[in-house]
Amino acid sequence: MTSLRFVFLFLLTSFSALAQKDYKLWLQYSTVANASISKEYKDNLKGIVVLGNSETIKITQKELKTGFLEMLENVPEIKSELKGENNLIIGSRSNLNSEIRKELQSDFDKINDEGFLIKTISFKNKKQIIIAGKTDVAVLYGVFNFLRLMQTNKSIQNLHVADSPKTNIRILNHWDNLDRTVERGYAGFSLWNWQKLPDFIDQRYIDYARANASIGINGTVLTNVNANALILMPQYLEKVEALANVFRPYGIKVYLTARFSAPIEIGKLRTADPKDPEVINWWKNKAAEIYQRIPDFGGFLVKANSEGQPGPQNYGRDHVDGANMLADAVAPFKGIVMWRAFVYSEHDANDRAKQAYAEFQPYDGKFIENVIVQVKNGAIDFQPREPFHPLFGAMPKTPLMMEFQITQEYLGFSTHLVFLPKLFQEVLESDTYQKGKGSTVAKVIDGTLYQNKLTGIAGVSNIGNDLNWTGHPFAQANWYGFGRLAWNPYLDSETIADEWLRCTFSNDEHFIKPVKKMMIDSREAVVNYMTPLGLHHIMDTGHHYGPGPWVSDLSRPEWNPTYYHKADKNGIGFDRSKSGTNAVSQYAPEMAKVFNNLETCPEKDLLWFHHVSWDYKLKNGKTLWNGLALKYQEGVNQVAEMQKVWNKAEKYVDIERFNEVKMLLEMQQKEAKWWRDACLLYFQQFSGKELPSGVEKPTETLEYFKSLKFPFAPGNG
Ligand code: GCW
Repeated sequence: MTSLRFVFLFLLTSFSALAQKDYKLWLQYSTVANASISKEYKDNLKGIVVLGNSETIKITQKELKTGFLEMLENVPEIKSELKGENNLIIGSRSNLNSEIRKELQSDFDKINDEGFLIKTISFKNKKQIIIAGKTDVAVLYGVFNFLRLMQTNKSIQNLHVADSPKTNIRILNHWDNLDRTVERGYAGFSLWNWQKLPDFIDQRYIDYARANASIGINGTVLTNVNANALILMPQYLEKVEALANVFRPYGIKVYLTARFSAPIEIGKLRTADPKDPEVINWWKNKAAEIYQRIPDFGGFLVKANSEGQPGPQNYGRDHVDGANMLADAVAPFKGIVMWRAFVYSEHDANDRAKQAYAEFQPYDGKFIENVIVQVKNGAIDFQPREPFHPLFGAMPKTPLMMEFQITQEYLGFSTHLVFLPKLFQEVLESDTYQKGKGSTVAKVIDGTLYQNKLTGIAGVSNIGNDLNWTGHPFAQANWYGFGRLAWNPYLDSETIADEWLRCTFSNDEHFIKPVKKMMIDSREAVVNYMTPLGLHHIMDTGHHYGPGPWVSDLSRPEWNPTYYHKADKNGIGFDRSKSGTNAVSQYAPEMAKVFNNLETCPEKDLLWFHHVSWDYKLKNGKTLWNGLALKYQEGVNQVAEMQKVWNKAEKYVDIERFNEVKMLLEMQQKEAKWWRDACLLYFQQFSGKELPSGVEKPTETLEYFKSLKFPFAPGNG
């Protein structure tokens, strides 16, 4: 009996120790395995001097202790004053001794308020490492970056880092509902336990803030853009306030979604007309009420007159009227309004891809200073691949922020391993040509192209209350990578993958090299087995899980996959060229020309811009039909390759995460085949052609694939 109990207890503790690994994200702080590196760290870190005593500085000190204890298995002495050499000095500028401050002056000149310095200095002939910034939060960022250097086993001998975020607002958008369901969420329920707030502070909130701070995320929108006005009621604001209090020392501001009809729904007004004095007043009072509780409240995110959400157009007003009215209400408190440009209308027969530009571009220069327009990366909707949104670069007098989707609504939910920073990078690097060559999307976003002061990147969160936060262990990399790119939109996705793997799993090159390649290739794999050559939005209805190219019976034409692929016996693809919907004309002339011409249009975007015949010759000499079929097969093969790579990774990772990823890759392989077979069987009805050699024969019929139904697919509200 006793021994059984012992075995049970042993199993229990070892299980929880393993489970914690998943929970710890990229902050594993694994013991430094390499003896000479560990020695270098110990030699250079004899003592720690912490200056200041704010909550943020206390957190910073705790983080260092945790990091050192786990990585070096001891904590250097915490000194109350600077003595001896090889100390780590931590503090914001105003807390530094005046000589050091002077010495660092030129470095301080290079950074902004959130930027940090990590520098090896010689002070009174003694070598020290200093981590400083102009604010305490900047110091926290510096410390996380320093710990990352150690986690990735970099040398800390001669450091000279001066790094500032290139965007102001680096923010997660949670599509979390008040009942804790998460729209397009695949990692469990919402983190926010509204029922137990404000009195019960879940440890999760603290760990969430810490993880975000470690990658420089400084804002969070707690609620779904398909908004519920109740969040603005006092009984909810009290809960929001409690969360804001937890997040504040981590440099994270809280934002809420504002339901445009809230003045009617909770304010008992008869209208929500943004020009109505009572409505204006209602929002002013509401803003004052919120700021009374949360003095650093960030502001509002608004989805208006989009997919049935109320908005200014319900009252014959426009987006500018609505956004400016709300922005006026938060302006006295330095709040902002993020107004989404994700609009398309069932009353507009125009190509959906053209509608947001058509509606928003003419508003350029009309929004007041504290409004920023939030634009999705592509003109349709978070597809595995889309050309960049034509609004980027086309509104020189309006700050535009990027909206990426980290949650994988159209990319296999939390089942498929897809490394999204590769997708994000492709968008950010795209040249809009709006101010000549080199006018990249990144430059629009960081404000350098048009000298905007207000800049930002939003990511629709993939976080839920699953033990590992994101459902798929590798989906943690997408949260991580989003944060890193929001901080620096010019970072390379390979660098991000490298950092993440080292921090999350292992520094062993035999592991890093193949697994990094697997991550990098995973994005193209999903494009290949779902929507190759520019196909888009052919996912099944509503939940968007699995293929549904045949769906054609939805009430709004642009909700139907058949609207997007336009397959017929002549060919396939959406003609957005000059002879089609002329969506190409929304791009700068240089890009319009490239996209318009079949010869120059990148093949990866071919069927996005052109309807081409089944016999059209691709660059590799294959017919479109054969090329398409082979791309689907390639996607399946790539997943098989990912499985091979992962199977060899077993000795470098803990058994629990190893098995999770292994099982998920097996599912991904099955689903990739499902995509290939269902799409090819469906398109074959139009092409009337045999599958080329090299493409596996489907084992099921088209009717079978069409019969598959998923009434309870997650994330669908
Ligand atoms: O992609 C679509 C999603 C909706 C979402 C909408 C949006 C929050 O299917 O679930 O609603 O985009 O971005 O507003």
